[in-house]
Amino acid sequence: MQAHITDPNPAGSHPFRTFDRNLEPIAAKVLTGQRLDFHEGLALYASTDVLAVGWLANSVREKLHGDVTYFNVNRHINPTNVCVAACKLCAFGRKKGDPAGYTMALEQAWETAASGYSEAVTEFHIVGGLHPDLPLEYFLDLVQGLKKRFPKVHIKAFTMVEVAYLARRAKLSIEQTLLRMREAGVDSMPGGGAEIFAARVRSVICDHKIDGDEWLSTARLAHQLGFKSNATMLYGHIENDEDRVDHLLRLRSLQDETGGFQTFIPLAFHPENTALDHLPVTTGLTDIRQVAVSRLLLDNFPHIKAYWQMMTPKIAQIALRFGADDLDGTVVEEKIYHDAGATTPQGMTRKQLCRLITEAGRVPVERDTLYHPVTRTEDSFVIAV
Ligand code: V47
Repeated sequence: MQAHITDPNPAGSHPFRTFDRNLEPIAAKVLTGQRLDFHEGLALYASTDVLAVGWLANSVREKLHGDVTYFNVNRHINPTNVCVAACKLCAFGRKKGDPAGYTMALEQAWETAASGYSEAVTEFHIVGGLHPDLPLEYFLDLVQGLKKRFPKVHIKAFTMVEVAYLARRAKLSIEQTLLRMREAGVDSMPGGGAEIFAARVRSVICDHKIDGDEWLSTARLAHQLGFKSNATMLYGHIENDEDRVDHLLRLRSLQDETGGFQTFIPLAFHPENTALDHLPVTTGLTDIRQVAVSRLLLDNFPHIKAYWQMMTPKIAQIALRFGADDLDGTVVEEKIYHDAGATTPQGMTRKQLCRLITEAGRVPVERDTLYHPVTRTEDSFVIAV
């Protein structure tokens, strides 16, 4: 096939090349900063020229961040895996009474927070199951206790799904619940639970969760109250390209309204030990393309994260040349993907993350949760309790 060359970039130093004619008008828009529409999103998924899609995404990524690639020193804490939802997509949740279920006593959760690497964490990432008996107060006490013990650590806690569930159980409005959370010490929110907004898909993979509109309206309220949050999309199960583009464009519309999203994280479905274990795992090019399409459609999201735990360090490293500017963090202990068959390590050190980034030809920058650069001094490597 003949290669076509389009060069709408006035600097013209790196002309865009593709053998897919459908990408040419898209490239012209991307390189002149114009927004892509639904059909162009579909064309990006349909294109056989994945390298050209990646080249375009990389041009956006470099315009925004140059060579800088972010990572953070964080610790995940999952206080309970007991969950009423029984989502088909999930290998982590357990019904109440299941011998494999666990719920941390508060002391245990605080001890867990302190365990791990000797590198001082700047973020606790806290998510868990929708427990039928644990009241909102348990979670507020958990956060309050963490803030008391680790006053400098940012607490990124509770997905929109957990916020909505805890509000319902406490018979409070979403707004009241968010305000109680803020009072207790929650600083921002992670992006989980978004899955795929399309009702047809949601009714199969997570039918007991809040629907897509409720996820978005909870995020809207959180942003209006001043919380920053992330957003995710779970792909590689029963969704199609239309569902993916719809999901991304609904996030983009909310971001136009609130500006509250920091980072988008595409999450590949891991089928092992789930009710959907007959489905195959995603392939490398699907993962890489998803990163690139996300970067191109979400023109108002500052960051795209290649979550190394989910993608594997090798694919996440390649994603740094396909639109991603963030690898996430040290994590220390991961349960959601490992229960679903992930073979990645439980955590990585700063040094290992920096090596991945440097060998991709990028410049590692340690960030805090709000993307301020972190400067380390000798004694800041000791966790202060
Ligand atoms: O919401 C659950 C997904 C999410 C499976 O905000 C699964 O910085 C694949 O949201 N296969 C939780 N995915 C993880 C998450 C996250 C991770 C890292 C960083 C951030 C952030 C957020 O994991 C769930 C769901 O979408 N998930 N089960 C599974 N079997």
